[in-house]
Amino acid sequence: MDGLIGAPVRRTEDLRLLTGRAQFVDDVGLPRMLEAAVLRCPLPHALITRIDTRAAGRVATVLTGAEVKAAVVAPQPVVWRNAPDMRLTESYPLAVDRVRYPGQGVAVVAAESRAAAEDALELVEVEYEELPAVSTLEEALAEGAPRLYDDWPDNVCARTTVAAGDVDAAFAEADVVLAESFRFARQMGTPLETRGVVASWDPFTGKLDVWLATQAPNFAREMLGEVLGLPVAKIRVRTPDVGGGFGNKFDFYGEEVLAALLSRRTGRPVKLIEDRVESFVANAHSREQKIDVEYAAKADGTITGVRGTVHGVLGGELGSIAFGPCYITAACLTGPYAIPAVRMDVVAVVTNRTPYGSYRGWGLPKANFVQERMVELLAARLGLDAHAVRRRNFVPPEAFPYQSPVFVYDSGRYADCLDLCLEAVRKAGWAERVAEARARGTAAGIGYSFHNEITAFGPTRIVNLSGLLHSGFDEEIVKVDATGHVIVHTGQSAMGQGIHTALAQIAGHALGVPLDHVTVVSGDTDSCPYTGYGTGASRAAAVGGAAVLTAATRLKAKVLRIAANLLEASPDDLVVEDGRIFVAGVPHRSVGMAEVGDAAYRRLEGRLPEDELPTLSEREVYDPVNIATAFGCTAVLAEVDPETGVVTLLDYLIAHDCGTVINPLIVDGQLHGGAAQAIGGALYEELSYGDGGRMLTRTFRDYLIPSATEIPPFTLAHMTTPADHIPGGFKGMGEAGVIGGGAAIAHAVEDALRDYGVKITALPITPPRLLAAIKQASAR
Ligand code: MCN
Repeated sequence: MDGLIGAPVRRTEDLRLLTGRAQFVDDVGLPRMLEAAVLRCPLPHALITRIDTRAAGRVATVLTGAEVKAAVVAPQPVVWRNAPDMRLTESYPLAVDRVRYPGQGVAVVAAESRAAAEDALELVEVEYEELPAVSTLEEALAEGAPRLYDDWPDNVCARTTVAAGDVDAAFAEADVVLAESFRFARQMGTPLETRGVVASWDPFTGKLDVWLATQAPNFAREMLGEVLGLPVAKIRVRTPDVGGGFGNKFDFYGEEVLAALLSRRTGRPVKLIEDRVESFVANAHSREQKIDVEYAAKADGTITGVRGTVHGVLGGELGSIAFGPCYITAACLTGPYAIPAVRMDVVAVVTNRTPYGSYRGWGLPKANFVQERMVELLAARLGLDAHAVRRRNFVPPEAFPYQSPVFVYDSGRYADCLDLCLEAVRKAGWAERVAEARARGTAAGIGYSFHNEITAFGPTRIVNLSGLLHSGFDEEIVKVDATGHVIVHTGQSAMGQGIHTALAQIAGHALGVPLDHVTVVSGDTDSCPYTGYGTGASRAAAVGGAAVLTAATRLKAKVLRIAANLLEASPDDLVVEDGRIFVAGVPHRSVGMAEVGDAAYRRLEGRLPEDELPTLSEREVYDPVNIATAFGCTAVLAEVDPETGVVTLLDYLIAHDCGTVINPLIVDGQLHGGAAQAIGGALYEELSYGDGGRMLTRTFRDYLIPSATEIPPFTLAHMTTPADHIPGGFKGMGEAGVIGGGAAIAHAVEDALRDYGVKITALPITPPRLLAAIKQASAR
């Protein structure tokens, strides 16, 4: 496509963000506003035996868990329920009588300032009776383990199975069966802007105004309505600029409810901004899983069956999305490979840790790590080249649409993408660099991984089938105003990923106007349309973009009809270029969008065709018929110091396909950002719990996100396989960079240490873990 779709334009959002003009939730200042702070229990598991707020109540407004429970009409909603007999936890924004994870809130206060609120917290007297903590998967599953919920028979909150084909036959007939176990540490997204909310309750109208750093304003509004017992029409959620979401801000939390209750209690606006230490304990944690798998294969490398168990290590209560990511790990474990027989059990347990939730990539990075590690291990066992095993098992182009165990993949050219990556690595001379390094006595190696990604989530039917009690459609509105300017009202949220620019490009492309003639408005449930899901699962560009494209295309037809009337021509003879409409081949007979706008809104007489209604506005509700599968191949060049266990990444390459690219600059940036998070997840980041279940990770000194010095140069290569079922052919890619990094880095480390025969089965590959693996390999 020519025009704005595909153009590498700079992001329209950035000037404001880079010059400090952004307005985040913490910048919202309202008259008479109070600030709130939460008292958090440091113990992992305890009964609250006494809580006395009288002293604090003399200087501030205080709510305890019991008071919050009495003030709401429903517990915190769990919207992702993908197991038949799932046990739900009855959770409230504050612990009522029992604390089930370190950092859980037990009281909240509102005072004239945050400092005053923190001072008031010190006056709240709480006594606890500590209970034995269940901090690990093994502790949770142990015979006779203490139970987090007295009315449950054990600590298992859900069991479910993803199954397809005849697994038993596949294993009975296999030439080789390979078994392995993988561990993933707890990790989380760490947006620079921590979570925050301002709530303002109007006692006269009964309306609740909320400013919230969220990826899903409609979702948050409905959850607030459910918990507070308010009709959603009485709630307005606005999202100012969001300083990174990364999934944390997709989920719905108790703090939103606390701010609203405090505002209702005091009759004043209340702001609640979490600090960084709180962010580590109170934001959704993710990734922690143990995955046991067995692969059945033929001697030629054909994988015939997969079976095993995904153990999800959840926290002390269910977050809004419960164990959704663990289910997605199981559902997507076969990745780009045509494996006919699958039986993956999912067992989700509760532990005395922070609740589990969303983090960019959801279950896919773990599914990819397991799948790619098994491909490499299988190749090694069979004496085959790993890429040959990949090629043998790839879903071939002619097999699409392809039914995987849960999702139908729409399209893909996996072997071509692998070739693209290998060619780019060859051109970059990595083999020579490894040979040189090894000649110098340095352990260097190259690793690969191949991934596919379910994006454009997704038909409401599939969203519902996979357990989410929400929908997968988007509503978008495109208008031309009386001055000819284009306005897109979207339900999607901007959180740094450039969605405003992308939607403006699509609308501008369809209507034939330059980018600076388009404004995108988002982040206000009163004025923006409904999106059934919110912004996550790499869906905004594909689902929202398709809706904008369709609405703008329809709007263009009306623009042309009005222009034809003004020009006394036929609409079929008109073309639009750079905001001017003219008879093809006669550019001097033209009208501008401003004249068309004027004719549609203001001076209608004799200008607006008689059979047309005034205004220029089109609304499109789009529920895609399927997800769209993007895909990519990651390659990593690394050096390892076997004495210290330190891994240094020298170079990083991703070959990628996300269908029609809207903005190549943004796509590259998204891949870079995602890859940086993959690197953090593969080498550094770990939320640690010490003896007795206390949480040890409280600052960025403990939680090591990679900085610029740890990030290697990136090279990207692109190809395009459009999603034919989506208008525009867009596929999503906002999570792509984070998926393939773990396995590729592990393979590079193994390759560098090939003389030692090291096997990587856990992430992150921290120096102590790697040294232990080297020691273990040397002992064999
Ligand atoms: N894009 C494109 N062409 C395509 C697809 C995407 O040009 N075919 C560009 C668009 O500019 C779009 C961006 O890539 O705005 C991401 O598009 P998409 O894949 O639709 O992802 P979403 O907008 O749905 O964003 C969500 C995704 C997720 S789930 C997380 S988490 C995430 C992310 O993207 N969090 C981010 N990227 C992030 N980037 C930043 N800077 N900050 C975050 O918090």
